[in-house]
Amino acid sequence: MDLLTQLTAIYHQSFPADQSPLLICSPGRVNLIGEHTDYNEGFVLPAAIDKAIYLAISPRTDNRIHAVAHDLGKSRDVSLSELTPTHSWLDYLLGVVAQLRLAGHTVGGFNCVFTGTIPIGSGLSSSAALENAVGFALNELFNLGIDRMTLLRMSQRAENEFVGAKVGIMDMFASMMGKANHVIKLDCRSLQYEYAPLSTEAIRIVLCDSQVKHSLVTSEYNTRRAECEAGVRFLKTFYPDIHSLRDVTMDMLDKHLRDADALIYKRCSYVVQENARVVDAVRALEANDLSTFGQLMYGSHAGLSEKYEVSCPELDSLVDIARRQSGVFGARMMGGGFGGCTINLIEAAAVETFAANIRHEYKERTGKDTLIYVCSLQDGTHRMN
Ligand code: GAF
Repeated sequence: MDLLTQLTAIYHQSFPADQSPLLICSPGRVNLIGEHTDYNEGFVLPAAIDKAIYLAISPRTDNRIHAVAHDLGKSRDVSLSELTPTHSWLDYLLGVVAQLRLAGHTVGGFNCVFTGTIPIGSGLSSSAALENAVGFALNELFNLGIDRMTLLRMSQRAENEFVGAKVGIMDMFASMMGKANHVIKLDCRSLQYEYAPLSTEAIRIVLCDSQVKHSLVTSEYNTRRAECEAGVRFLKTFYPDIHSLRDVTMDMLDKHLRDADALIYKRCSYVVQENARVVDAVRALEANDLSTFGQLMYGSHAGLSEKYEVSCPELDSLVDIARRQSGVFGARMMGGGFGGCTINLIEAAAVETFAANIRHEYKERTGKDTLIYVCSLQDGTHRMN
């Protein structure tokens, strides 16, 4: 059975009386380099991947939302007039509906079912993919005429304000704006972007899932944001024109912050250096210099682990094992941290041996199994029918 038929069948299990629903595919993302730089108005290099949320949706004639999370075996029925956080999966949907209404759009009731292939809690942005899927679907269903950029900003606000996670723009952007066989060079300050080709034929993007899901991630994420903001506030007393760490150099940090606050200095210097690494990585990619690109990935991981302190022993092991394998250009932890996946850039011919070795050694070192995903780069959120 093809995906369209399968998704329609899943939808009709919950809503047998409905006509054919609208079907949406909304992908997860990887990020090659530029971690924790998005909320500092810096640079990132993400891409949408072939793991996605699939959403089937039809309008209702009343003002109720009937939503089914197929993979969780859960469903909820709420009124459009009760859009308050439920502290559950439903908030990713309701948050987007609330944003649409806040912006003055008329959204009617709807039935929807979603399923997916993005492993939950692995740092591949299933939540951004779901938010984008809902915004994109409602825009189509009710002819709201909203552009992609506005939709993805609504997804971010839904997550910031309704779900309560103070995430940056990268995940929604990559999921909504992805382009097959390309990565996105994104400036998170201006939101200007360009696509850079990256074919996954000769080089593979391989994710190693540490299978660690730390509860620390939200609180530590928000703490890192606050530490960066504290650094900017302090530096503003010397440089009133700076607005974010994007405007800060290592010289400025060394001169004023190093002796004043060692911890904040460490955090801020990671961000300033990571931004510089993204710029160098883009240049290396354009020159097809993958060995330089890979070294920058290792540098990114070292900074995330030692200065930003968002790695964990399992992610450090995965990177350490990877760098001893042949055919590996680079590896690093990816996303918010404290668990989830590493991203590895590998020669196609080396992938099989890499996978076997990493499975074996990761088990030996940590007692855990790793799951390995070889990704291709795909288009962003789109209609399937
Ligand atoms: C998470 C966030 F959602 C992103 O905005 C980004 O900050 C990332 O962590 C770290 O680079 O995925």
